[in-house]
Amino acid sequence: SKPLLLVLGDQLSLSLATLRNAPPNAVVGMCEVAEEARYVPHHIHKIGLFIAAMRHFAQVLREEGFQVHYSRIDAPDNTQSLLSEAERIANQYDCDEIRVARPGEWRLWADITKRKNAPLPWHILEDDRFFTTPDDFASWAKGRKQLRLEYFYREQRKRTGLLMEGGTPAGGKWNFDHDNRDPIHVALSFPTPPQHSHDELTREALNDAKCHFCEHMGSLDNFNLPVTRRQALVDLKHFIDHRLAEFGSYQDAISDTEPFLYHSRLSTALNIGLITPQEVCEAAEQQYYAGNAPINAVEGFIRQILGWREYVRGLYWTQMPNYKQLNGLAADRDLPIFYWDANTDMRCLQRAIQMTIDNSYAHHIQRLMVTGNFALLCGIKPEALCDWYLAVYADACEWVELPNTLGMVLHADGGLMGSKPYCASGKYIDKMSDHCQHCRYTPKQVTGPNACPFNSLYWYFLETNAERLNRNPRMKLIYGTLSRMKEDKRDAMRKQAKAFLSRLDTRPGYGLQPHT
Ligand code: FAD
Ligand code: DLZ
Ligand code: SF4
Repeated sequence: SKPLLLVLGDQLSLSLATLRNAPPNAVVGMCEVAEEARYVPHHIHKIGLFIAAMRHFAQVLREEGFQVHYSRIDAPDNTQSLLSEAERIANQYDCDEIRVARPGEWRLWADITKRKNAPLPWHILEDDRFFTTPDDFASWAKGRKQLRLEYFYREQRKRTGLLMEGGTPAGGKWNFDHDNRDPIHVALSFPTPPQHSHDELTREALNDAKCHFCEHMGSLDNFNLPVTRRQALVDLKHFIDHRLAEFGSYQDAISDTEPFLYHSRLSTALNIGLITPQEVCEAAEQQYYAGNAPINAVEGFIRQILGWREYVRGLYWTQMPNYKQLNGLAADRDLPIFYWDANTDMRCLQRAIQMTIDNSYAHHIQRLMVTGNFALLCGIKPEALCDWYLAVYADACEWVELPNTLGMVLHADGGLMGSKPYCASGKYIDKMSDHCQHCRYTPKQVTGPNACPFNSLYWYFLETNAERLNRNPRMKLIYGTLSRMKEDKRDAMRKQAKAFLSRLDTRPGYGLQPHT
């Protein structure tokens, strides 16, 4: 047998199952294809990242002795689609099978699975660059009435021994979430991220991205994503040395000026395979035992990776393809146009979207409580919002993006990701950020020309979804407050929200048309 080993753009790890134990006659195939850049209109940083990181990884593979066929985006015979390009290369090299590790998106998995028994058969290997496999998740989930991160996470702590002292959790508790809720205050200073220099290969890759995909969101002038393992390790060290200790306290904070705060910025490197979740968690754990970072920071960080990251992946693979169709709150509005250009007078949204345009990055609370919360309150349909998150963030791949957007943000999965929707009024954003002082609206008013739109939208959302949500025990208190609201106040709130929604400029598929 002579296999073609297809390595996808987010599989840039020498430890990949496809590359381990490869027979000496195997050919590695890597393909830059327009279809992957355009099935949603990815941010230009994301396209530049994939092209640059793939070209560097091909070089590493050659140095390791692999025979590599690399299809560049501008090669005249490039078929511009992953499956057809892999088959073309396989035929060219007389390969009799194609091997690939489980891709990160169902659409590719489904297309590949259909070719299992084709004359040139495809074989999918498990992607074991995670702490758990989808099968592990399925066995954990089996027979449970409710799936909750906390129990899954505790089991993973025990299994891996991370932050475990004998049979008990380090620091005496599993979870220090309550110590992770400090808002931002002015005296804080934030470490500047390392600037990665661009070698010839990176410069050429970014130039190719610009030439072929110039109409996509963003500009490459400030591109600073890691495109090699070495650069990813620099980012990891920077986080461990300068950010981790404060990570816990300010995990939920939002700043008007600072895009990164104390966040690790490691999601992209992790998701494309430049660094492993194991090495990242171990590096953080070491800092706790060395006395350099407190438990709320280290536990909080490890929970995101060993807990959430694994949990959403398990959920994705055990719930797809049905999951993508769910719309538990029957949301039917298209995405506001300003999600593409940040042209809004709502300061918090303007900043979160502008930072996204600038960096192809926003931290978790901006994604969840600003752009996400607004979309939830306005009833934006899951498909439109999910496509946006998938397109605009360099770290976005459907296995992680979809459960976070459809489940956590939109509560469209009936509560699999979160036991209640993360809906909030302007009061929450005012408490956690310094946006409101720069905003033309005030978070203190619910109605009137200067009232923060989040406020009336919040109550209107609760009112219109009462039948679906008011029996949820975690929503009892807030529905109690709503029911005590005087009728005239409630009426004014309703009018305010409806007027706002009728003015919202949405257009179906805006920004998502295929570009030519
Ligand atoms: P940090 O805050 O430093 O966290 C450390 C690491 O934990 C991250 O690098 C990431 O690997 C992991 N992590 C944290 N939160 C989550 C989570 N909720 N789910 C899975 N992993 C998590 N993350 C992605 O990697 N890709 C996505 O496409 C993505 N889409 C999201 C969409 C929405 C609507 C929301 C609310 C969250 C999304 N997240 C996604 C999760 C999270 O926002 C990002 O992982 C994080 O902002 C990346 O920045 P960071 O590396 O600085 O993270
Ligand atoms: C996101 C992306 C982009 C923009 N380009 C490519 C590419 O040219 N070649 C490739 O192999 N992968 C690319 N990717 C990542 C794929 O979309 C990703 O592998 C799938 O979404 C499944 O994980
Ligand atoms: Fe956002 Fe409302 Fe605050 Fe303005 S007042 S920044 S819209 S929360």
